Formats: sequence, C-alpha cells, structure tokens
Amino acid sequence: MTEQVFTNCTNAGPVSVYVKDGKVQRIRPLVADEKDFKPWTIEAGGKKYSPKKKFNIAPYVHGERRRLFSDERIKYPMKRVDFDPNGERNPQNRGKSAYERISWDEAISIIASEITRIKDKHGGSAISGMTSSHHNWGIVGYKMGPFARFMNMLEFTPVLDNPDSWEGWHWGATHTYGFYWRLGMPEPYDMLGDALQNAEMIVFWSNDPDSTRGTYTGQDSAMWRTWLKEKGVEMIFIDPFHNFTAGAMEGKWLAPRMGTDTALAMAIAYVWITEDLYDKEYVKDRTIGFDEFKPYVLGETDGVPKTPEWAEAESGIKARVIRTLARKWAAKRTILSGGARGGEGGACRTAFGTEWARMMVLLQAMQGLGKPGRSIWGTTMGAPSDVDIWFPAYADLEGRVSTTSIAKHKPMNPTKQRLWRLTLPDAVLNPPVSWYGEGFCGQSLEQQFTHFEYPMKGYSEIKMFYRYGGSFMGTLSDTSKWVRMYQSPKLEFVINQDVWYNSETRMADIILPACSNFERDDVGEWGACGGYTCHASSGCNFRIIVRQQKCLEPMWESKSDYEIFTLIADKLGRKEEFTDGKTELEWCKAFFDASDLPKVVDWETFNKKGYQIINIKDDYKPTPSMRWFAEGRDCDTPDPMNPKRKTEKAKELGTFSGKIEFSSESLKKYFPDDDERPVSPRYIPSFEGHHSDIYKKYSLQLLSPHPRFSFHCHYDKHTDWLDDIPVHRIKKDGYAWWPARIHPIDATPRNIMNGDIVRLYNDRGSVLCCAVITERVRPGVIHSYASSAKYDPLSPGNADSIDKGGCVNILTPSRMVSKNAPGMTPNSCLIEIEKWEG
Ligand SMILES: Nc1nc2c(c(=O)[nH]1)N[C@H]1C(S)=C(S)[C@@H](COP(=O)(O)OP(=O)(O)OC[C@H]3O[C@@H](n4cnc5c(=O)[nH]c(N)nc54)[C@H](O)[C@@H]3O)O[C@H]1N2
Ligand SMILES: Nc1nc2c(c(=O)[nH]1)N[C@H]1C(S)=C(S)[C@@H](COP(=O)(O)OP(=O)(O)OC[C@H]3O[C@@H](n4cnc5c(=O)[nH]c(N)nc54)[C@H](O)[C@@H]3O)O[C@H]1N2
Ligand SMILES: [Mo]
Repeated sequence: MTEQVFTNCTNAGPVSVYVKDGKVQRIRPLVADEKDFKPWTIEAGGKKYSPKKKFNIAPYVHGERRRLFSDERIKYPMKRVDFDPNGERNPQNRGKSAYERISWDEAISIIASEITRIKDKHGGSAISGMTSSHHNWGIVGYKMGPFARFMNMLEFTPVLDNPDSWEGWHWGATHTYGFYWRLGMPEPYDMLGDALQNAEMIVFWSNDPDSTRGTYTGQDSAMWRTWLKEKGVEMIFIDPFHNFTAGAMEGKWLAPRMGTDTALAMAIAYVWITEDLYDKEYVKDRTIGFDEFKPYVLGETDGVPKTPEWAEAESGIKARVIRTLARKWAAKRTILSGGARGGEGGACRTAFGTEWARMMVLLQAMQGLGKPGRSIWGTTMGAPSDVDIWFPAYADLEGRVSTTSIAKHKPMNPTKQRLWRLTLPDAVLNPPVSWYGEGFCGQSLEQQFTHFEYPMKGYSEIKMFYRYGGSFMGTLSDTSKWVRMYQSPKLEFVINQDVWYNSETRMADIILPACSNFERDDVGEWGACGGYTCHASSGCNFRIIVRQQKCLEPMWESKSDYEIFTLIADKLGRKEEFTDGKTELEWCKAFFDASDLPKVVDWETFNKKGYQIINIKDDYKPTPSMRWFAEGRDCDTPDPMNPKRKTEKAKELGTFSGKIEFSSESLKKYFPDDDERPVSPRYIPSFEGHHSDIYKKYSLQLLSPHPRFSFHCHYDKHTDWLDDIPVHRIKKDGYAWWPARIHPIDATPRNIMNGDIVRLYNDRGSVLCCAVITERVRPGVIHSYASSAKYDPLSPGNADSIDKGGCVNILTPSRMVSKNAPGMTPNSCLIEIEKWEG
C-alpha cells in the first residue's frame, strides 16, 4: 500500500502523520502549504519582526510515534485477579495484586451491573469519578466531553479541581485586579508588539518559558525572546534555580531562599515608596487602599520596616542588589513576567502564595500597569491574532460561549454534592471534610466564598470511583494518601480508563484501554483552551484549526473514550441519550457547523485537507492588554468572558471597586479577619520554611517545577527516547532514574557524589533519585521536577514504601495555601537527603 499522510494535533503542536500498511512511519511538525501562511509583521526600533512559515512544536512531540507504540500502552481490558464483584472484593490488595485479561463483554457487564447496583441502593451521588488536568488534544474526545456527559447522566458526585496552575493568582490576585474570568491571569492581547516596541527590561519572577512554553504552544515564543534579547532588552531572573530561559537569555540571576519572594517584593515597594520612585498619579486614579498598604511597608503598623536589609535577612538576596533592582525597575519600562502565562509560576503554588501573586500585581500597579512596556506578561502569548473567527476549544464545552455542547446532558445532573480534589483521600478515609470555593471560580469573586461540606446532607458517601486517566502519585501533593484511599473498603468498585499505564492505573478493579487521539476522529485548534484562558492560541505564531484525522485503527483492543462510554450506556439502555445519535465524526462536523469556520472554508475541503490557518486581516489593529484601563477608556480587548465589557462598567476591572485594590474590598467583606490572606497583602513566613520547627530536622527545601522534556505525566515512561535525555532521566545500572539537583555546598557534607543514588525523605515518605551536583541551584534547595509518571514502590501496594520512580510529590505537603484558600503548596516542602546504599 502507498503511504498516506494524515493531519493531527497534539497538546504541543500540529503534526503530519505518515502511515503505511496500518503502521505509523513517522510523525513530524505539520507540513502546510506555503501559500496558506500570511505572516504578521511587527515594526519596532526601525526593524521588522515576522515569524517563519512553520510550526515549532515542543520537543517531546518528536517522540510521539514511540509513545503511540509504547509497551506501556494499556492493550486489553483487565480485571484484578482477586476482585470478585459477587464475592470477595479485597480492596486492601489494590496496588498489590496482579491482573488478568478479560473480554470487553465481561468488562462492560461488570461495570453496568455495578452502576445499577450502587445507583439503586444509594442513588447517583454514590458514584464519583474524575479526570486529570490534561488530555490528548481535541474537543470531541476531550475529558470535558464524553466523560462529563456520561457521568452527569449517572447523576454523579463531581470532584472539583483545585486551580493547580494558578493557585496564588486565582485565590489572591483576583482580589487585587479582578480577572477572575481568567482565573487571575492577566489578559494576553498584543503583548508581544508592546514588548518589542516599548520594553527596556523584563523581570522573570518564577518563570522559565523556554521550558514551559506557554503550556500548549510549543517553541513558537522562543524566537520572540531571542528578538527581545537581540534588541538589548535587559533580563532578570528571580528563581532558586538557574533556569533554562536564564541560560538562553544570559540574564542576571537572583536566587532567593524559597518562601521569601513576598519579602523581596515588599522591599522593592519600600525602595519605591521611600525614594519616590512610583507612579503616584496612577496609584491615585487607578487604585484604592494604598493608604492601608503603605504603613505596613514602612513598618508603621508592625514596627518592622520592610527595608532591603530586612529582606536580605529573609531571602538571602543582598540589600544592595534589591535596591539596584528596584531603582532599575522604576527607571526602565519594565515588564513583569510572573509565570508561564504571566500569572502562573511555581511561587504561586506555595504557602500563602496568594500574597506573592497579589504583590506581583501591586508592584506593577505602582509602575503604571497597562502603560506601554509596563505589563504582566509571560512572554508566551499575545502575538497578533484574528479572534473574530470563533472556533470552540475544550474549556468552551461547559462554558458560556458554546452553542452546542457534548458535555451538557439534559436534564442537568441534579446532584449538588461535591468533592475537592486535594482532599478526596481524606473525604473517603476520614469524613467529613469542608472547604471554601467552587473550584475554578471563573464566574465571580463570590464563588470563592461558597462553603462546601462532604458528605452533603441528603446524599450518599461515594462507593464507586471512575478514574479517567490518573497519574497523581507524580503530580498531586502528599500522594501516598491516594494509595491509602484506594485500599479503603469504602470504595466498593474502582475503574481506571487510560491510554498508558500510569501511577493510579493498577489501583483499580477494572482497567479499560482507551486509544490515543491518533486512533480516533477529532477536531481542535492548536494552543486554544477557550473558557477561562480565552485566546490562548495567541501563543502560536499562526492560529491553526486541525481536523484531527483518524490515522489508524485503535491498536490492540483499545477503543476511543467515546466508544467505551457508548458501550456502557448501551448496556444500561441509554445509548441514544448518550450519543445523541452521533458518531465522533458527526460531532466534529457539529462543532464545525457551530463555529465561524464555515465562513472561511467548507466542511468537505477542511475535512480532506485537514487544517485551516486563520491569518490576521490587513487592517489589523492591536489592542494591548490593560492599556484601556491605564488610559481610563472603555475596555477594547476582545475577551468575551469579561462580563463588564460593552456595559456601562466597561472602564472597570473585575474587583468590587473596579480598580486595583491594595486593600481588597472582597476580602474585607467576606474574610475581614483572615490573618493568612489579609485584606492588604503581607509577608507571612512559610508554614514549611526556614522559620518552621521541623527545619531543624529537614533543612533542605524541595523545588519541584514542571519538567522540561515531558508534559506532566505525558511522554515520561511512555516514550523510551526521553530516557536518553540526562536532564530528564539518568540511566544507571539498567534503570532510568529521576534526577535531583543539589548544590556542592549541600552535597559535600553529606558525602554525595554526582551520579549517586540518593534518598529524598521527610515524615511523609521517601523517594530515590539520581544526584546531579550543580551550582545551578541555590544552596539549601533540592531541585527535582514534578510529574514523574513512574511510580515504582520497592514494596508494591504499601503506601509507606520508598518509591524508586521519582514521584517527589510523595514528599510535598497537603496543607493548603491558607485556611480559606484551598490550593496546593508543593513548593513549600522541607526534606533531607542521603546517599542510598540499599
Ligand atoms: N510538585 C509539583 N506538583 C505539581 C505542580 C508543580 O508545579 N509542582 N503543578 C501542578 C499543575 S499546574 C498541574 S496542571 C498538575 C498536572 O497533573 P495531572 O492532573 O496529574 O496531569 P497529567 O499528568 O497530565 O495527567 C493526565 C492523565 O490523563 C491521562 N490521559 C491523557 N489523555 C487521555 C485520553 O485521551 N483518555 C484517557 N482516558 N486518559 C487520558 C494521562 O495518561 C494521565 O494519566 O500537576 C500539579 N502538580
Ligand atoms: N515542558 C513542560 N511545559 C509545561 C508543563 C509541563 O509539564 N512540561 N506544564 C504546563 C502547565 S499545566 C503549567 S500550569 C505551566 C506552569 O508554568 P509555571 O508555573 O510558570 O512553571 P513552574 O515550572 O512551576 O515554575 C517556573 C519557574 O519558577 C521557579 N520557581 C518555583 N518555585 C519558586 C518560588 O517559590 N520562587 C521563585 N522565585 N521561583 C520559583 C521554578 O524553578 C521554575 O524555573 O507550564 C506548562 N508547560
Ligand atoms: Mo497546570
């Protein structure tokens, strides 16, 4: 047979897939017709900047074919050998026992009868289930689609996700500058042009965009940073790790002690206030509450002036360096780059991370946030982009913008009970649990103050858990408790449905093999998330909507997630209700029809050609983010999620006052006495940091950012090529170990040499890693990426076992950002490390 070429899209770029005799020969960045591209041009400083006509995918996508055919694929439906739905279930053996292959018929029969049994006895609320944060690309088969539709049909108890990416911004910055409709992230519009034309300096504060790449947008923004470097824009990096962007940009590196970023920020404000280096007019016209903030900075309220000397004692950064930074920042037009998308960054996933994120906004507010070259920008979004052509993205499926929705099941799920992802194990093992906040609070600030308790009156505790994907041993906090949860007899039945074996897969009673996005039909726009991160595809040089063509039949006995739910629905007699009579390809067409794409291309052409590039119009007019606010105009940026846009409140931000709030009106109203998220931000020493009692026992701080060469648990362990990249894993004695980076000052007294296997430990657990001795980490900090996909306990099924795979999140705390802000805090973690002789 001749070779066929298909188009598809991954979560880091569009690809062409070459298939012969049902086998994928190769996968490479999508090859599009030259004529389809009409590159934009930005003029700045007498030069013209324009992107090349190509798609710069993330490195791991080059291993996509290896991942597709990986031995780690789940190939057949499996049943735990000692699970008998009609007899002994042996939940205590989850994680220990072996599995046997069963037929699809048997698997579907067991699942359907368990659903019926549990629902009849306890109601739909006894069934729960959840997905993870990321998914193979597409919108028809995305986690918000079939999974949500099916589970809503069962009237299940949903598990609310903590906003992992944005914790401090979501729970903190929203009370300072609004943007709750972006979960606390700033607008991205036309920030590249603004930077090229106006910026003189960029402060990367907890940001490594060369590694994190705008989340989904591959390497496209790498060129932008090179342009900025060549233009002579000065770059500063505040990070306990000398990260890859700092290396590539040859920037100045400041490495604060972990947990002290807010102290550093306060000292910068101190210099500006005492040396009269801030934008007083902006503070007067565009903000409120400065009079409550200023006395704290000056030490008038607590007797502690937040001087650079004071901050030096906390952070270890020299007072003169802090002064120089503060003066330069005020003298130059400076962009603050606070995480991958402007508002993210590992510093927001810490104890009281709200205070850091609020300070990021307030520092920029003191310099005129929104004025030319004075933005909050991750350097990863904000290319010129035509947003008039709307195409749905995965988060639109449940959002306000969508017209069709695969996820919406009518009648809507009547179950009001909710679980909170971070406390799910506690909810099962030790109820009741309670918290404030409706998960992703993108509709209003008030959503953050809603109180929840589980179990909820009138509903059942959960008995059945449908886990869709699942690699939390590597990605959540204090993850041994997930093992304990899975072994609880309270969970009578556990399913896991994934494409690859991941750390939670073998905790289930029934395992179902899903196929990848290459083995089913879908449609999706590169980099676009929709919903609360609307217009994220401006991180790509070109908007491209891809008809994700089925390239080969599902391998082994895998099936698309949609087909799996269809089979179960059929067994329950509800097939038509689930499918709405549509195949996956028909859903693709339905989304296409509902979008603006038919204005540009007809379905037949799009379906056959496989992609459509949306170029900007000739008369493109930039609308830089927050310029409208800085200039006191009506909002002219196109975010449809901004509820004040095009109303009489169009000049306002999303805070209660409509202005930037040094002292938060929303916190004042709902939690006026909260000393952990005070009305006006404070530096609060970390609950797991250098002032804590356990610091005597565990004096090293674990820094666990996002892995450069994998995408969370995607690609790691499932793409053997990655084991040959020493930044990612280090091969020793036939095993691919997860690296842990340690400064020579910490290694020498512990007698640790480069390449030694070391045990990282604290009271929560132990993880084995391979030591990398390097001066790229600050003394006192151990750097080891989060998101190992390999959970490899020396004693399987024992929650207290040492893990050999590198799941350092076994060590991180369950304690939340603060008592009323239920976010995760993996970067506030104390450990010790020793050479492993076992
Ligand atoms: N220490 C530390 N921990 C962190 C962070 C940190 O900075 N430090 N960051 C946090 C952040 S921001 C995030 S987003 C989380 C991410 O952590 P997770 O939410 O755990 O994300 P993933 O690893 O992407 O998990 C995706 C799972 O879904 C499965 N899956 C993917 N596609 C499909 C599909 O098509 N069908 C099915 N059935 N399954 C599929 C995958 O195989 C995998 O098991 O980690 C958080 N954890
Ligand atoms: N390659 C790759 N790219 C990704 C992901 C991935 O898994 N792999 N995940 C994607 C996702 S879901 C998200 S949310 C984004 C996350 O993007 P970010 O949140 O921006 O990424 P992080 O890696 O957590 O942190 C960025 C930098 O902050 C530093 N840092 C961590 N803690 C602190 C601190 O307390 N203080 C200071 N000053 N610096 C600190 C880290 O050393 C790191 O260099 O990345 C996305 N992009
Ligand atoms: Mo994330």
